[in-house]
Amino acid sequence: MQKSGVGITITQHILNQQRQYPEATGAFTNLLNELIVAAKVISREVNKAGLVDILGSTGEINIQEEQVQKLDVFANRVIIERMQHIGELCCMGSEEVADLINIPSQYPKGNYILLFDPLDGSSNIDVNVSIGTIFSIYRRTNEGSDEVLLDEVLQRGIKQVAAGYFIYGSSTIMVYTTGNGTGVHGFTLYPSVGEFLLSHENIKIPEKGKIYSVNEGNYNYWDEKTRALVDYFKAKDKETGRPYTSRYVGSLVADFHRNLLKGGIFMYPADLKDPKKPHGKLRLMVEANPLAMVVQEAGGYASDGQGPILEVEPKELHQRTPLFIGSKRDVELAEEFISGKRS
Ligand code: P6P
Repeated sequence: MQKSGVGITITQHILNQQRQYPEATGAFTNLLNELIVAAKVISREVNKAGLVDILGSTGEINIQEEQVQKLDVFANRVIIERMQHIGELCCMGSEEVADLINIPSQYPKGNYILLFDPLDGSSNIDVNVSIGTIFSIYRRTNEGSDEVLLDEVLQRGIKQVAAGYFIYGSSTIMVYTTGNGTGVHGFTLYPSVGEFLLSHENIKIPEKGKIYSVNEGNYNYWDEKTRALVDYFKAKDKETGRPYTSRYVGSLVADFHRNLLKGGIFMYPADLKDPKKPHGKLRLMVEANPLAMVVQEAGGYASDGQGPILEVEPKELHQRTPLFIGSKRDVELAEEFISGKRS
């Protein structure tokens, strides 16, 4: 029989996964579904950016000391306003907001914590390069307590109950995982249908890639081990498939998503460019941890150069970390260089 050409919706997929947990109350399903609505709203604005006055910067500087883009503010507001009233969260944390975001007293609280980067890659918004929303979900550790302490939020990445991202590019795609062997799945938004439909089932990243992604403009700010690592990927050696191809968009979600599907390694090493950011530019809680959960569930690996990202004990909500993420064998090799086991 002719297929309708319309795959399983994300809503049905989440419900199918929920059915595997008899004790599930539907809270997580409700949370994810509302986040998907927020992403659809953001996608619509991103895709019409340029037609309306939503491009450009607001003139403000955010907690990361970066120019705040109007779409950043919009995306941040959409997620907070949509998620705060559903009764599934005890708090939120946003890359755009210095402190924890409490749930207003007029709304019911739940037992989940949502951390997110509302629009990563925002410096690329007005040049039409793919950007994305990254999300990380934890269960609170002190259920029932009225006050949410930062300690409940600062959990190791290994404790995430779900993680994923939306990439707003030539199409809008959602990639997520709930871990525990449930796999990594991608869904493409069909604007005419208004639904995310399963398009990339059970994504597995190649064990070894042929792509390296890094901003080589920082070469003179790296230490010797980092330079040796990047020089390794550029050196000629037929046996190990080198030199690798260099691909760097400058939008984490775009670089990560390409490497997830094709194989390869993305690197944002520590650099001496900004003394205030000795541990690199990317954030542990809203960028490295969620993407590390996705890549490891897809058979890859994510390291800070010394060990697994998912095992890093967070100390601050916005702490930064060096990030080496992608194909398992490539990231393990990076770890050998950065930790000094190999030169
Ligand atoms: P650089 C975008 O601003 C971002 O946070 C990530 O999306 C991206 O991977 C990185 O910064 C790019 O940084 O220093 O290479 O421009």
